[in-house]
Amino acid sequence: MGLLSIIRKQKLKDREIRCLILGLDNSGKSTIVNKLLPEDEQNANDIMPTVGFQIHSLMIRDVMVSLWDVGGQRTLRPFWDNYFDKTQVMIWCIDVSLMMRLDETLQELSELVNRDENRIGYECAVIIVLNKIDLVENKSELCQRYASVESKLKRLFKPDIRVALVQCSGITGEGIDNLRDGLVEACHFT
Ligand SMILES: Nc1nc2c(ncn2[C@@H]2O[C@H](COP(=O)(O)OP(=O)(O)O)[C@@H](O)[C@H]2O)c(=O)[nH]1
Ligand SMILES: [Mg+2]
Repeated sequence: MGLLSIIRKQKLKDREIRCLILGLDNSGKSTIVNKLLPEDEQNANDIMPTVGFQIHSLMIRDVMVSLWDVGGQRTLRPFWDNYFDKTQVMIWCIDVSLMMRLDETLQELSELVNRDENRIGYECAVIIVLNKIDLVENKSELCQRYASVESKLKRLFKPDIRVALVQCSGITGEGIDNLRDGLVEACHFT
């Protein structure tokens, strides 16, 4: 057994998760992280664009989660690889209100998946978040967008990889509980 898998097993025993949240700039990563925090720790003001990265810790049920929020600007994307060490879950955040950036976000995700074929879906579980659902007023439009992303993800990931797809709004908080559940379930802490 390699050193990395020993560390991962120990972390799971300790009920601790390291989670990386990635996606394009402006997709709402920092807003979601803020919403996942306990209410008294949330920032009520505007979230500023993330320079570099920020780490937050929170409890979900009895699991300690450290959330690594890494900037998604184009210049920062080559550094994403450096954050995967000892990471059990990656959340990939997509702005579902902005379909014109869908190809760009799926292209970035695909490049990340293909850079190391043992990583995403294997060493590290994956949750795809469709964020900003509050900006898609029409429910049937949202369903169509969900289905479109879902079918594109099927082509992007190998069939043996389980990809969780969660819809939410980092502003209204809708769906955030599902994301919490998804996080602990992705690590089999259920
Ligand atoms: N309406 C709406 N706006 C959002 C949502 N999530 C983020 N935003 C806005 O999108 C912008 C970018 O959010 P931010 O969290 O900084 O994105 P990041 O670059 O991915 O970290 C900010 O103006 C947020 O207020 C959401 O779910 N709904
Ligand atoms: Mg940010």
